[in-house]
Amino acid sequence: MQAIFDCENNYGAHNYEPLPVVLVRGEGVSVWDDQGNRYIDMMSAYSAVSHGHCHPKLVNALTHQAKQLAIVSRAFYTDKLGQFLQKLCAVSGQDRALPMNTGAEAVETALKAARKWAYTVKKVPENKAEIVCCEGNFHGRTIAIVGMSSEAQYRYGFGPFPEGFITIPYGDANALRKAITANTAAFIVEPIQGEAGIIVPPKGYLKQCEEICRENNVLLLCDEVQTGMGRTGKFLASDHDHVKPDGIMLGKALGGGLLPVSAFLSRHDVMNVFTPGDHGSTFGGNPLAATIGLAAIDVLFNENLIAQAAELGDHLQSELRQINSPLITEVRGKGLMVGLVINPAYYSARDICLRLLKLGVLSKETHETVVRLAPPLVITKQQLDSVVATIAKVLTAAEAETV
Ligand code: IF1
Repeated sequence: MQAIFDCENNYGAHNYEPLPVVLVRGEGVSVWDDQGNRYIDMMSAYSAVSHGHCHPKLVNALTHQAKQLAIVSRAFYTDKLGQFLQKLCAVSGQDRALPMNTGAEAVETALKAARKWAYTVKKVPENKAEIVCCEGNFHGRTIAIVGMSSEAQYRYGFGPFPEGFITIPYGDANALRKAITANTAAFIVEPIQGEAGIIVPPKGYLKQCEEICRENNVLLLCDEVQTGMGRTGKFLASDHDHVKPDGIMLGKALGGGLLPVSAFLSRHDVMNVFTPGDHGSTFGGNPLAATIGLAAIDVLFNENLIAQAAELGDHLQSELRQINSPLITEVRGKGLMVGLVINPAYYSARDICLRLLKLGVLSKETHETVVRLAPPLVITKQQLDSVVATIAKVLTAAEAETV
C-alpha cells in the first residue's frame, strides 16, 4: 500500500491530499480497497457517481458504443449527438444544449454565451459586460472561474484574472438588485452551494433572483453541475422553487459515473449567439459521451432515482438529527446532498471522515467543519440506516475520547 502512495506522490503534482486508502473496484454503492475491504461510498465522486459504480446498463451502453464508434470530433455529424441533446432539452425545459466534458467547461461556455448575448442582443458597450457571482461560490478551476472565487487559496498565485465579475453575498436577493447595472449580462449561482459547505439559501431566494433578473433583462445562470441530475430530489434543484433559469450547467452525474460529460443549456436567443468557430471542444459531444449521457438520463428516470433521492434524503436528514451528540452542530441539505456540521471545539470534519473510513464509510470533508454525505442515488434505506448507525458509533467513540 505504501508503495502505491509513494508512486502517486513521487510522480504526481501535490494538488490533492487523498485519504489513505487504495480503491480497486466498485459496484453500486460499494467500493473495495486493495486489501479486499469493502466500503460504502457516501461521497460518490462529488456526485459524479449518482447511478452507483459501474451501473450494468451504463457499462453495457459504454462498451457497446465503444466497439461501434467513440470519437470523431464535431467536424462531422454522428447518429448519437442529436438524440442526446434532444433528451437533455426535454428534461431540463431548455431549447438548446451545447455539450462539453467537465463542469468547468460548461461554466466557461455559460460565461462566454452570457457575454456575447450582452453585446449582441442586450447591446452592452463592447468589453463592458458584467457578471454577478456569489461569495462562497464554486464553479471550477480555470483562470476565469477562480477569478470569480472568494476563496483565497483557489486564487492565490494564479492572477491576473479576467475583469467584469462582481461578487455579492449568497442568499441575499437585495444584494443582487443593488449589484445590477445597465451593463449586467448575467447572474451565476448554485441553487445550493456545495463546496461552501452544503449551504441551502433562504426559501424563495432563487425565485426572487429570477424575478430580479427578468425585470432587468439579466440572464439567470444556474450551476447545476453538482445539484442537477436528481441529486436534491428534483431533476434540477431550481425545480424546487419553480424557477426556469435562462441557462443551466450540468456535469458530473451526466456522465453516468463513467465519463466526463457536461453541457450548457439555454434558450434559442442566448444559444444562437454562437456561430461556427466561436466555441467548441475536441471531445465534447462525442458519440461515446452522447450515448452515456442519454443512458444516464434514461436510467435516472426509469429507475425512479429522483424520487428515491427525495425520499431517502428526508430519511437521512431526520435520522441524523436523532443522533444525540454534542459533536453535531447542524444537519442541512436537500435530497441526498447533506452536510453534517461538526463542532470544531471537539474535532475537525476530516477527523470524523478518517474515523468513518476505518469503519467502512467513505465521506469527504468540506472546509474544516462539514462532513459531506452524498451517496449514489441507488442506495437503499437499509444501507443508509447502517451508515447512520456507523456515524452514531463514531461520534459516541469520539465524544468519549474528549473527556
Ligand atoms: C475538485 C467541491 C464538489 C461544482 C460546481 C462546477 C464544478 C464543480 C457546482 C466544476 C466541481 C468539484 C471539483 C472537485 C471538488 C468538487 C467539489 F468540493 F469543490 F465542492 F463537488 F463538492 N460547478 N466540483 O461543484 O466541475 O470541472 O470539476 O468537472 O477537486 O476540484 P469539474
